[in-house]
Amino acid sequence: PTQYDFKQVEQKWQKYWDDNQTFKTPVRSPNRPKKYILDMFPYPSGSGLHVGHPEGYTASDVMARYYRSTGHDVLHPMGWDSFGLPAEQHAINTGTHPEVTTFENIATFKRQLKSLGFSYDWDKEIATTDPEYVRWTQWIFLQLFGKGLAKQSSVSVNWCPALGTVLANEEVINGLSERGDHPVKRLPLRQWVLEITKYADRLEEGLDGLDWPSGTMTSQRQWIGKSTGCDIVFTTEDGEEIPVFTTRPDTIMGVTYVSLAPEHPLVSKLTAPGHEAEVSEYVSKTSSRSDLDRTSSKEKTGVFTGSYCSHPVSGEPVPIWVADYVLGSYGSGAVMAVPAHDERDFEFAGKFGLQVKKVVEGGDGELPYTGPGKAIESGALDGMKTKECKKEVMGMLEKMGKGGKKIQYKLRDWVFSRQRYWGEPIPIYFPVTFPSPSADHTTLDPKIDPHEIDYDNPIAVPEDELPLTLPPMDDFSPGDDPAGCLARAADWRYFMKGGLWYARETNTMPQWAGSCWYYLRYADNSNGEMAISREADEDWLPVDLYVGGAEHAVLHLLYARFWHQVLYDLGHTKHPEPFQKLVHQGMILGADGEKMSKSRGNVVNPDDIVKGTGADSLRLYEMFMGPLEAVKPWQTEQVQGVVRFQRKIYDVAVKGENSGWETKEETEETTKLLHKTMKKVTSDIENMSFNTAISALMVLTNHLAGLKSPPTRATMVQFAVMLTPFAPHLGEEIWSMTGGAGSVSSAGWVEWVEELTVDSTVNMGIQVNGKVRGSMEIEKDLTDEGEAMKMAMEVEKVAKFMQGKEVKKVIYKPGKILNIIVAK
Ligand code: ANZ
Repeated sequence: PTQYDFKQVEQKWQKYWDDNQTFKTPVRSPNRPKKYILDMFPYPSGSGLHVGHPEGYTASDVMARYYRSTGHDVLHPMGWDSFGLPAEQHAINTGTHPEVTTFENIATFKRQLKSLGFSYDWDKEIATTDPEYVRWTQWIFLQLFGKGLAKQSSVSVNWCPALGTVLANEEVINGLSERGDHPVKRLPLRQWVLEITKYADRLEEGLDGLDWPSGTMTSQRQWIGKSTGCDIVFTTEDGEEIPVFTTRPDTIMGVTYVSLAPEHPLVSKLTAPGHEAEVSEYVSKTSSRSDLDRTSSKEKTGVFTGSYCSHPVSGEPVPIWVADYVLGSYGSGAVMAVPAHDERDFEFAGKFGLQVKKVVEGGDGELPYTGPGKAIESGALDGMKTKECKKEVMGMLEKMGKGGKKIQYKLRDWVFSRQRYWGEPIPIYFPVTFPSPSADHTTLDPKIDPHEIDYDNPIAVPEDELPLTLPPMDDFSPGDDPAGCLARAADWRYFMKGGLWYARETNTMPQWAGSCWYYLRYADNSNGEMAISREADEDWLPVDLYVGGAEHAVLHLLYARFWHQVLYDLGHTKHPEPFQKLVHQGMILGADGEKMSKSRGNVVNPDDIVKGTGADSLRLYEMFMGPLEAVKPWQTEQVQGVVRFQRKIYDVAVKGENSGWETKEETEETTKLLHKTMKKVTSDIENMSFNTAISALMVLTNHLAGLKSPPTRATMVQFAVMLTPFAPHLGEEIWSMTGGAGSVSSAGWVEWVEELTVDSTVNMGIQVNGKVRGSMEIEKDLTDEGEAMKMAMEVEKVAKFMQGKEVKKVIYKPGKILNIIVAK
């Protein structure tokens, strides 16, 4: 028999799709429903595609192809998240401009994706590094700036002089850089900050209507960290007010000290004479510790300020401490400490011999007890349950003018600037001033003469000057100026306008920026007038299905939702949320069950599979491995299983073709199996249960391959239609073997007859005096009792049993039960 020549077939169909623009995005028709099927676009790294990529991409491709076949207008685009550190690092090491590397990597990724037969409309392709794309990313930044949501702020950052870079909190351990163990200083750096906290509530509430994995919803909620409590004001002898945020106002009578974060603005003012040296030493010692460090370490540290404030209810003096387990960036940077009912306060009080005052009765009596209970030792509050008590205290404090309800979020404003080269320049500039007030701006030159940059007066780059592109440079290293390497590009940085000198912002945007709105741009990627037109937004948004890794569960999705909500508020999109349904593919592990990594040597290269057994085999295998969301190990020998499946169905098609599709009739068994399969494959695809859909196709294949004569043309056409989302090349090939013209994607989806999917017979037990003595296959709706009895008597075991017995009564319920009552 002719061997299935996957190479020739796959190349042929890929060329056909290209030549015929088979997957071109249709012009939206008001009579057709739409589906926007989106993949999280890749960062085009130097190592090319990984077998993890095609997993999600195949899943979304199955859905895109399925929806096209079921009469939807489908938008299914792909692009590149192409700014970012690795290209810059490579540039620093080799001197190759990141643009060159990025361009090459994109070419490799695109070739690889094309070789897998994904049905992307490549005309929709975008790269976040394209100047036209950068233009609109910068434009959106200016919308945020215009709305007062982009601000400069002096942010305390982890600056590592040895590495010449700012590090994230997670990258600093015990004051040293995670990479290389270099000392890290906390220092204030001027940064651009996006006020995402203003959207905290909306970001939390917007989750409600979304069809997202519950784990991801929870992660988002935790990251936003909404907590409802109240502010309570403690006042010092000098009348200085210290507001504290607490979620447990009911424990007010258990407060035994108040603690300030070391960076609290009142620390030095509240330090009593004689305590200055100790306090300032403590403050400077803790300043290098990251927040993560401070909150995760078990060993509590702190120092007494020597001063007191008065308890808002009892008026008694309460000592004021400084402790770094209190964070300056949360709440009001101060806590009322209740050691009996808070673990951190309990440890701290234990260490420094502070009083522990139990005011909540509950649990097994052991302290600290952090759960709810009944108030004790709290005067008028005694006996109240926690919930009621909280309300009571809040009301009381409000009346006294010493506090009130407060909603607090963990979410921090988003530090949006990077001191890097390979990112979008922030489209802002500042006036340049020269030290002498009489200095003549037209003859003095900031590239040579001493000058100052007036950072307090940021000016937006005019829209018609966008995009603001990066200057060409040879040295991309950050250098020892925290302002970043762009600060060295003096000709780019300084410019004269209207006889005055200005300096450009030298910070660039973080890599997140590009991925915050790419899904909007796909819908209108060639628009030269705006980021996205109203029509394109109405035609395609929101994204109906978003497929990507769970590692982006928090930040990317939160940032993108934030930008989207801002654009929504400004009227640039009419959809309040961007991603309606979200699905995470599970990670594919190496054959050894470990995460694939170069250093372990367990990485599988998709190119090898495509070369060895074809794109369809890779697609089928990845969808057959197990449930999409599950973590699964790669097993190369199992690829052979799907290869055999492909060959088998191809052979069946060849037989049919050779017979000229002469078979006109097929057995009822075949018809029924086909209809059942059509129904199952359809509902499995709808539920994104791809492994079970493929398995149903395998069952049908085995059946067809086992028949003496080939199946009918109609059956084979249906098979081709169902196979195509998973193995599109083979699907097209079989379709054309049945005489189908053009592409199978124009053939519509399969239609089954419901009655043919249900079995008309059942296996019925035959009882004699209530005991099962045999069974028979019988029509479900056979009402003729005599006929049923006749059939039962033909069952040998029953017949034997009945010999010589007299039938007294027959209980027969069609499809359910046959019970023959005989005389004993
Ligand atoms: C008194 C109290 C009594 C508290 C008690 C807890 C239990 P969440 O739920 O995370 O919002 N807190 C407030 N500001 C803080 C800061 N800047 N740094 C560290 N801790 C801070 O936690 C709120 C609780 O965390 C607050 O409620 C406060 O301690 C503490 F039996 O106040 B609680």
